[in-house]
Amino acid sequence: MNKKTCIGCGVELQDQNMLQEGYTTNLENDFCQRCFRIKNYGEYQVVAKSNEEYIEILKEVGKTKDLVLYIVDLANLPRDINDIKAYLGKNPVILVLNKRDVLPKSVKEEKILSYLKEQGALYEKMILVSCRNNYHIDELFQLIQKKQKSRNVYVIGHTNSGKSSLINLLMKNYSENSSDLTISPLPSTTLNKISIELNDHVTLIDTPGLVDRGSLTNYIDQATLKKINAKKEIKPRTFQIRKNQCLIVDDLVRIDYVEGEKNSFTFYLSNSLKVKKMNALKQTKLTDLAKQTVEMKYYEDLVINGLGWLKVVSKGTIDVYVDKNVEVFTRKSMI
Ligand SMILES: Nc1nc2c(ncn2[C@@H]2O[C@H](COP(=O)(O)OP(=O)(O)OP(=O)(O)O)[C@@H](O)[C@H]2O)c(=O)[nH]1
Ligand SMILES: [Mg+2]
Repeated sequence: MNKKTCIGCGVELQDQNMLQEGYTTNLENDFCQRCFRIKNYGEYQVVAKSNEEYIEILKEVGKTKDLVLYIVDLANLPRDINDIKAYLGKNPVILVLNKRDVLPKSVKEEKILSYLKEQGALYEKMILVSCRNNYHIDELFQLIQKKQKSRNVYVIGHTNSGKSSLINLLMKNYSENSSDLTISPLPSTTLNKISIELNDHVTLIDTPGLVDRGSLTNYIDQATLKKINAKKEIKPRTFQIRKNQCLIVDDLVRIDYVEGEKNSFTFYLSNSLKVKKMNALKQTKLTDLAKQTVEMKYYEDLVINGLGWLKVVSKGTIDVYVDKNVEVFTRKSMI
């Protein structure tokens, strides 16, 4: 029986069914056709993954005492920062806040860390890093060596947070071996557990990500996906806004300010997205999308899962029009 797996995503290779995961024209190949296409042509193919398998992987990790790196995307913090802990056991966990490069440079890291503590983050260590800029990767590697309980170090998190990117970078920086894990802006790029030996003391284990069903990334086409994925430092966009004005983000989201005093709204979104301010009473665009009414308190963020957030200074009532599957929630302002 062939048990060879794709070195990009971990799926078992097969040459029988083009429509199924792991297909390759030749079993001698290292990569499945999907990884080959992502790597060589930037062509993506979405694989719908159920979380059940991933939760099983997390529970298996929970039976060990091994060190876990929980990677989160700073531009897409989960609603509950402790969410994934429920599946783990007594593992030591380092919270790795990735994509520091997309947050405005002026944001103080201490502020983010104390914000997360205030939110009840239960991690013995937290660190902001950027795989793109190789930022704080030395510090992270030292932490790993200090905190590891055995040679195995699991890299877990939501899909698209940068788990495979981090492993490729750690390998490039500190190993004589190399890894060529597939990376893409699409959810569920990695499909299986993949163990990679960094040296005699450290084995990194990549895992598929937990899929967040409430994230916009599951409900848009590939061109839009590329657009909403912030690649550079986010430039905050501030609008002075009055009742009955609305903000429209591309063809994705409409935000109507329906009740409240004069207010200030600041968007934190990919710079590639266009935002237009309009008169809500004269504009019907996007009103066919599902509407959610949200009461904002002073200094809160309105988070549109997968897209970004809107910092709102004063209290007021907002109607959000967005795909019905997308989760919208408020939190104390992060920045
Ligand atoms: N701006 C920025 N983008 C990053 C960084 N790290 C990773 N990315 C991008 O984030 C996207 C997802 O990266 P992956 O490494 O594939 O993420 P993953 O967690 O392995 O994703 P799955 O395997 O799908 O669960 C890719 O487009 C990466 O280029 C970072 O530090 N900064
Ligand atoms: Mg991956």
